[in-house]
Amino acid sequence: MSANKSIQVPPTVVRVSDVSVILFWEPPAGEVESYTVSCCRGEEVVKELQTDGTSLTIRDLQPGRDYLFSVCAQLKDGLKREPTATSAGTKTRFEDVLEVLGLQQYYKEKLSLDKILQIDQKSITDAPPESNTDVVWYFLKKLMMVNVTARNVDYTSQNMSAGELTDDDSVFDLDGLTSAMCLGDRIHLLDIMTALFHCSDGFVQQELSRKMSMCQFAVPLLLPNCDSNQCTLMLWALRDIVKRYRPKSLSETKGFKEERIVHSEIPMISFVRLGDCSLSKSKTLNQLLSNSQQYHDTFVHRDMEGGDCPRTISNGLAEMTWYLPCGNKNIDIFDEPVAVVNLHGDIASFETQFSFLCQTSSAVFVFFDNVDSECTHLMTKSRAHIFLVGNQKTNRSALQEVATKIQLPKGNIMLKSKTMNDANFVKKLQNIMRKFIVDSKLRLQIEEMTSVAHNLGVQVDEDRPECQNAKRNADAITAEIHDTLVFKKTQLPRQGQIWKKLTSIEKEEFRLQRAGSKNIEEYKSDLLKCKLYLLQEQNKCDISIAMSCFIKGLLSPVAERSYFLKWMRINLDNLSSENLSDLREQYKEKSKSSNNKEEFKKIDEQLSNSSLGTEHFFREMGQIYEASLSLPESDPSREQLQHLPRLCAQLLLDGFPLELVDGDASNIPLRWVSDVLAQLNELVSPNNKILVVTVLGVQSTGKSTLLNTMFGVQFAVSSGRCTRGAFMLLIKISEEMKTSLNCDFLVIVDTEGLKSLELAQLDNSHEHDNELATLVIGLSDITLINTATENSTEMKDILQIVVQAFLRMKEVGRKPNCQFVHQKVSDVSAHEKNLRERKLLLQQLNEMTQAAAKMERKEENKSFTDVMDYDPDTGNWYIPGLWNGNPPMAPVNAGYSEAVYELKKNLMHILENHESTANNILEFREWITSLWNAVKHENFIFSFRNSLVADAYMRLCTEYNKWEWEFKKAMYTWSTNAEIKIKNFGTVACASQEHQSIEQLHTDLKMSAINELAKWERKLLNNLVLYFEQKDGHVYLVEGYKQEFENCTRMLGIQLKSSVFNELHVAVDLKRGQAELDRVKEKHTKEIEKRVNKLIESCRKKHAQMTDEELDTEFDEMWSEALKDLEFFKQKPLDIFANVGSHLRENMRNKGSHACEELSKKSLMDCGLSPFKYTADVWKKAKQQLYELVRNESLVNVQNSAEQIIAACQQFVSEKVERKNNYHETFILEILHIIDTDLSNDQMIKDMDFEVSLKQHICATAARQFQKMQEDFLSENDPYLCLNKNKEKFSADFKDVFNKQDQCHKKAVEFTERCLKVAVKDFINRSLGADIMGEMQTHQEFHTRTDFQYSVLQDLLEKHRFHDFLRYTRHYEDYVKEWILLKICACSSAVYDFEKKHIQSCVRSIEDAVTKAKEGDTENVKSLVEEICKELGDKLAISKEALDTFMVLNNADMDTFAFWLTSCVNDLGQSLPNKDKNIKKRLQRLHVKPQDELFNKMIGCGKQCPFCQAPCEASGSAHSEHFASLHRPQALGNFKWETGKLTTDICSTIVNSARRFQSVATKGKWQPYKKYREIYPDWKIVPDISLDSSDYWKYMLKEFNKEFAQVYQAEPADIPNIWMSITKSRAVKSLKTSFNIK
Ligand SMILES: Nc1nc2c(ncn2[C@@H]2O[C@H](COP(=O)(O)OP(=O)(O)O)[C@@H](O)[C@H]2O)c(=O)[nH]1
Ligand SMILES: [Mg+2]
Ligand SMILES: [Zn+2]
Ligand SMILES: [Zn+2]
Repeated sequence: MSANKSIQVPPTVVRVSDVSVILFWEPPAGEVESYTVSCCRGEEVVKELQTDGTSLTIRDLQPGRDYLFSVCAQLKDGLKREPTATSAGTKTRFEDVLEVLGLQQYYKEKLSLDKILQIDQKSITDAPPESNTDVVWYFLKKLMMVNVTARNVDYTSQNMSAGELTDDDSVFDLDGLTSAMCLGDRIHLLDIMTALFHCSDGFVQQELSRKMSMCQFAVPLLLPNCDSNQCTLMLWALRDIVKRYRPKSLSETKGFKEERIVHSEIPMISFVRLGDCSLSKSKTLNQLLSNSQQYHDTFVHRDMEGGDCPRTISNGLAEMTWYLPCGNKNIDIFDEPVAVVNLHGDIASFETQFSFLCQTSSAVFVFFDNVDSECTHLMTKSRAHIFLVGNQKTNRSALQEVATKIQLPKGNIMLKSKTMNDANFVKKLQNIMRKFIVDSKLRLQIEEMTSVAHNLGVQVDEDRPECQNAKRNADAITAEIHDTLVFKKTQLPRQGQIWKKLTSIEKEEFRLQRAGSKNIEEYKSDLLKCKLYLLQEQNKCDISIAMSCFIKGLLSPVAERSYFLKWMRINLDNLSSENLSDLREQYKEKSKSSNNKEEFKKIDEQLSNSSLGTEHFFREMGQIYEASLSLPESDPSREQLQHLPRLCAQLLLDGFPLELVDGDASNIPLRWVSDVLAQLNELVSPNNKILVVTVLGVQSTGKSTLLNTMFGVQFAVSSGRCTRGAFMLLIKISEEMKTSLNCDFLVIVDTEGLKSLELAQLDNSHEHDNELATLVIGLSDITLINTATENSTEMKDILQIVVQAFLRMKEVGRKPNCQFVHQKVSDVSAHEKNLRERKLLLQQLNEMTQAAAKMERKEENKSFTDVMDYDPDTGNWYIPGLWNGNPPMAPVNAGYSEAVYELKKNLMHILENHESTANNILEFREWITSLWNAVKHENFIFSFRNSLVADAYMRLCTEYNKWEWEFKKAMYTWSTNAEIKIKNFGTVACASQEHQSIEQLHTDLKMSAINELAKWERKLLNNLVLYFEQKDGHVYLVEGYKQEFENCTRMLGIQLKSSVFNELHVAVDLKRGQAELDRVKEKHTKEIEKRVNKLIESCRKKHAQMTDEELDTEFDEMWSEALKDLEFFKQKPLDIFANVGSHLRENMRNKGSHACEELSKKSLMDCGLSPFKYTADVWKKAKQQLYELVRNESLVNVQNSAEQIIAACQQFVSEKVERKNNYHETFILEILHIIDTDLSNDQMIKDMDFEVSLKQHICATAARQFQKMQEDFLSENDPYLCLNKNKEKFSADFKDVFNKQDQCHKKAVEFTERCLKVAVKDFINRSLGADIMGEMQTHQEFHTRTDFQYSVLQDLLEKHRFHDFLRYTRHYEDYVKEWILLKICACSSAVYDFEKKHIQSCVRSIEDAVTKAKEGDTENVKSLVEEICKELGDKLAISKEALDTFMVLNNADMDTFAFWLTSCVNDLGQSLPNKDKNIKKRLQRLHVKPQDELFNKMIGCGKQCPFCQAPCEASGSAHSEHFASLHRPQALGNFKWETGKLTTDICSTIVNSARRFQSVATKGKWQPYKKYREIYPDWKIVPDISLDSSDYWKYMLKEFNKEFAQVYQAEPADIPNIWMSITKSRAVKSLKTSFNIK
């Protein structure tokens, strides 16, 4: 340590408490003997201390004072240093306690509920407190969970003794020092509570008091402030305590009183202490209030943990508790209620408190050891009777003196003598009290004590202006309520009958149960009209006075708003507890006995009518808002109400509940709720992720109590109201927990009003309960199923509802975790004992699953575990009864609180391990909407549509499409290469010599194809696995499709294998034929060459010079001779008709003799000459009961199917013809395969005659084209003709050689033109298709089938041309094919770019090859060219014939040739890509035709809705269900003859109605639309998402109604009036919603 020698540094104050200060200073230069530290206050020296260390603790100072400390060093050399000084003020005692407890920051900024309730690490870990700063939070956490052990906060500290500094002064241990100081003293429990109350805001205080009183702890009545010596009457804090008890007067009738304790008019008896007292007042009181079987520590006393250390700030605290009778003589200590107050501290020091008690109590018991005869304190004017309670230490004469002085009757003095035991003493006290309880005239409500308080200068916590203002506002509203029913009718009219009517219309809009024989669309539009009318009615009512006051109250400043809502709640509760307590009791009684059903129903109705809570006001607010939305946007009253959702969102954040479902009407005000949630999202974004915990169970099984205990929230427990519905609350997650839980808020949903089946049947609310359960379970991440084990039938009822909901969730892709909570389990070993019951439960669940599966028509679900992940061992919780003993005097059972805590920890654990990311608020909103929409339909599962699911599916499809294309492209590339290898086999271009024969090459290629295929298949499957392992993107929602896509992948592998093998097979066969030809041609060429050479020789011999004419004559002569001598092999054409015919017969052989017979009736040659016509006479055998209608309908359909199959086959044939190859029999096999697959896919066609005639037609047409193709091929390749074609060339070459002309340039041109150009073009034709395909797939409209459908429809709407529209509806495939082609053509510049790119790459390859060949050891042009071909052999297939011909008579100079070749190739590069070329023609030549690829991809499975022909959009080839996002009016698909009028029915609507249909598939029988799945099991027709989702088609039909009618020669459809108002922009909007396009 280096001391500053010149300047003396003043000592540092290290820490200050209320009574001590720790100083530290630097030693001065020189050896120090000792230091003198003096402490002064003003002039007075308070202390002077000596030390040889450099720090010191100065103790025993006064709290809250300023001191001057000076340090003077005495040096060893005898010198004294100048003293250095610093000043410091001690803390007040109060400040000190706060600091020790770590609460100082909350003295100004009070603790608020959201801070306390937020979920942090502490709230779910069990670490016991380790220091004073932990103690408060530990107490708080336990108290919030109403744990009666909350007060056991004593911690055993490890280093309590470290009060003094060690004398090792080299290291200054600041931490140790500080902690030593704080740990110096433990803090008394009452000090902790006092501090906590001081640091809490009014709402936390209320919660603390409420929970304390539930634990039967005394609560503060007067809260002292030891600094200011003032105290506060805690009226507000006590306001939320509601007690119910049965006074003697009601014990006969079994009635009870339920009231806010601050309103109770019950006598109060106070206990105070004067001077010292050896008798523990608190302990005595505890004994006094406990009944004999069960002792309970109501008051903290000195023998308790944490009760033995000195109190510092809680002196002057008056605690209060109540004794409330239960109406049983044998249990009750007092048979009337009584309030008991215990004042801590000596009344000598707390006169105010004492006076207060004396004026408010009936009796005051003063405990003391000794009285001072002066006894001024007892002389106060008291309304209360004073009792003096002394003990054996008491000086009796002094007591006597005092008694006379204050004129105390004899009976008012008690002495606990040495011999009297506690029990006797307590009994005596009780006896005295009993008398007073009965006789006392003074029964002040706590509320009435305010005037006393004000007179005495005691503050009242409700005096705060925000509280008073709020109270005024709330009172103004509630004062007007005289009759709840009337009030609700007049002031809250919107939630009444109109809303209920609206609800039922809304449901009818979806269910269409009462449509009768009306036209469905007409009916719907009638309903809509009706709805609009009702909404108008809703809007007609002005906003009532009460509502505008309510809204005004909500708009007050934040602090006041909370008070306002609390006051509203309090006032309304007071009202209803007056009105309802009777009814509720009757209800309970009646619900037990099952005979009085009518009466019961009446009570239930009355209950619901007369209940009124804040939620009714909020409901009204929601209704006002919803109704205002139907007003024009500019309407001022609509604008005024725009802020309501934001307001409500704010309230949610403040911890107020939002009603999700209005259980009374069984409806959700969807717009309201979703707008509130949207606002909430805005308020918290980006921290908007939420996890949802919900609870379900029959009413009054303690659900709300459970949630309140678990999370400290304030859902209404049954006392107070009977509203039905679901309420949500938001709980913050602390920063530290956000990462592990991966969410920002916990949403808790409490449900109210679920009834047992028996009760539900009375008022038909069973369905409502079902709806509620479905919604709530669908929203949750964890659902708690709450049951009270007392009643097993009730449990069964609830399970039934729950199981059905879970089944539904499984089907829609949600997997909430489910925990069963069994309440009121008395036995400790419940869990073990219940093993058997758990088995039973599972068995029940399984049975119910089967029943529910039947109802939802999802019978594959056999057991509960099929429906969800449920582990009987970990999914059950047993929670003991809430009360430990007999209410009202029973505290909460510690076991209850502990069990709930265990459950809470477990829930958090489950949430932490949640398999996917949490939803955000907007997603949550989407779930509400889609679940509720589906709930409104009769059939939930098939009606469910959710944009998140749709999104997830689209994303998966888009991904999969990409992979699929990669796979396909890779295989195209592979087979192109393979084909080139085959083509080049055995030619100079064949680089490798590893294969002896073409067969060997074939085998090798097949092997390598299999490897390649397997590699890609594995890759795709792996991609899928990885995809589903992602945590985000909600992939779990589409997990059900995983299997489907795996199957698709395998199918794709199989398909590609077969096509690759086919191609190889064909290529090899063709190569064989070609090789034969090539050999012949080569021989011919060689022969000609020989002869020409000979001719040249002979000519040269004859003449040195010859004219061209002479040479020509010579050549011609030679040529004719040569041709005469040459043997021309003529290729035999195959009899294609015979070949095709035999394959067709083979194909039909196992279809029965009838088929063969039919086949042989007509010669193939005679078939396919005219367009295929499916004639009715095929139907001649059809059963008579098929109506005309059905017949016509199916005729059209079958014809359509046939045409589609024909088109597909024709496409195949054209492709083959385009390649200009020879015929190969695999072609016809493939065609038959196409027909067979298509036919087997088609339900409609099961008719053999039809199959035969169709096959004959197709085969004949194909055979005809193949025949032509073969002819062309043969003539193209006929050796004789080929040779003749080259005559000119040979002659020219001959002349050149004879004239010794330089051939280089000419030959280079020839090589480029005849060999390279063809090969390059071929290369481009092979590659370009895949490129275009790749490019097109990047366009949005080709991402998925849904995107495609959307784009086509949107385009139709834009074009607005009837002709297109008609073609789209009648010739869907043609239309779409052309549409795709146009799309590709629109990309011609991209095509051009690709082409250019390929040409450039070819040119580069050729140039490289030339360079490389030149560098090699080549002697002449021939070997040079061979070298070049070899180089290019992997990329280009150069025709052998062209090459051979080129080689003939070739004597060009190598280098010059190479030079010219480079230049020619360059020219080739410049000339080839032709911008102006007709792109359609261009496309036709490509090997991979993008238009066909895209078409196949977009047409998908090619299925169309059996009712309206809307095309299926499901992805992958192996999907199990077809679906279409948007169905069309059936008028557009088929014309119905029945009425002669076009109909407007839309399948997605009609599948909900009671309508029936008949078709070929039903064999002419009538089938209800609702059960369409029995007929078309693989179609999923989802009802419209919203009522206006089919606006698109309505718009189209309305626009083109006349034109359609004309085309169909029918009357125009009756267009419902409401359709006329549909605009184009609405049509666009509906299209977007239907296809989930944003
Ligand atoms: N005796 C007893 N009463 C309970 C228990 N749990 C809750 N209660 C009381 O039952 C009543 C109904 O509780 P509540 O939570 O509102 O039930 P909910 O309708 O399911 O929400 C309340 O008065 C609770 O105090 C329990 O375990 N035992
Ligand atoms: Mg409840
Ligand atoms: Zn349809
Ligand atoms: Zn399909």
